Amino acid sequence: MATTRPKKTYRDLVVGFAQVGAESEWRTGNTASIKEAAEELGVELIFADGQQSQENQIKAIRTFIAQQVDVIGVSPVVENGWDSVFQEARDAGIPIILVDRRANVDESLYATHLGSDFVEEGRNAARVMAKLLNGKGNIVELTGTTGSAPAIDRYKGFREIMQEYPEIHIIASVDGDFTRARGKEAMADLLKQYGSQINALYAHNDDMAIGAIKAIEEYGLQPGVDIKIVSIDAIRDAFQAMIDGKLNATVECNPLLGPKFFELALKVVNGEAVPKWIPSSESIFYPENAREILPSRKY
Ligand code: GYE
Repeated sequence: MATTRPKKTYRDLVVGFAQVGAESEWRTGNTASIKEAAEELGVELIFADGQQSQENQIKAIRTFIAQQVDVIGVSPVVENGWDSVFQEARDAGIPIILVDRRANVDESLYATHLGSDFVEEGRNAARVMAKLLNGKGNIVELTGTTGSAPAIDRYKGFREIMQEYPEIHIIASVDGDFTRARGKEAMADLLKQYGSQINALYAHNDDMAIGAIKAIEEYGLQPGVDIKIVSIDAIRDAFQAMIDGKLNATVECNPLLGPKFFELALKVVNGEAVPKWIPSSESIFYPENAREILPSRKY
């Protein structure tokens, strides 16, 4: 006779989470959302900070497997190189949930992916930028971590739209690693090289834009005026930069994935069907109502 296993509840769930690191405000908001949701629901969370190293994340996943957790959540720092460790989890009967960033693996190696449509974010940034430039000008781009899903997709989506604008040129594209420090450094180098030829900056996240704003000011130009700036995430500091007239728009990327992640984790361990991809719904914010919206922003 078939016996049915009693369904698990949040209180008997043990979840390992292999986070990217703490590279940006977005990430800090994402980590807080995961930790707070675990606390509220009574889930036992084992959290590992990968410090932006794939090797650290792989080690963390192997530790979770040895600890026999129920589910593993991971935000893969880069897309490639996950096959073996995901296979090891699978062999141990532990489902993997991709949170935020995608991994380039066969669909059978993970249960579901909870995260944004990064290509669409890139397209939206381009749509806004084309308007700001009236269809004409030179753009420099600060990309996120090389090889990461959001950097690849935000690069691609932006160009998809920009090819409709023959008088807009992307004159340089440099890795700013999603951090303020790198964003500032990279922008200072670009200014040295191109100076006032630069009409606009597209940054794959707000933190790099905020770093770049400092570099632009130090160079003696006015960010948001002499150089139009569009970035992605919609962190609180981006709203402040818009209020100060230094940032022209931010495309939202939602990091508040904690509650949905644990809901999916519970469904997956209880054998319930879940969609293969759960995208977030996101908007675009502008300086016009930044002051009004800022108090309600959670990250
Ligand atoms: O945009 C950036 C962070 O993976 C979507 O990672 C995330 C990105 C986010 O460092 O700020």
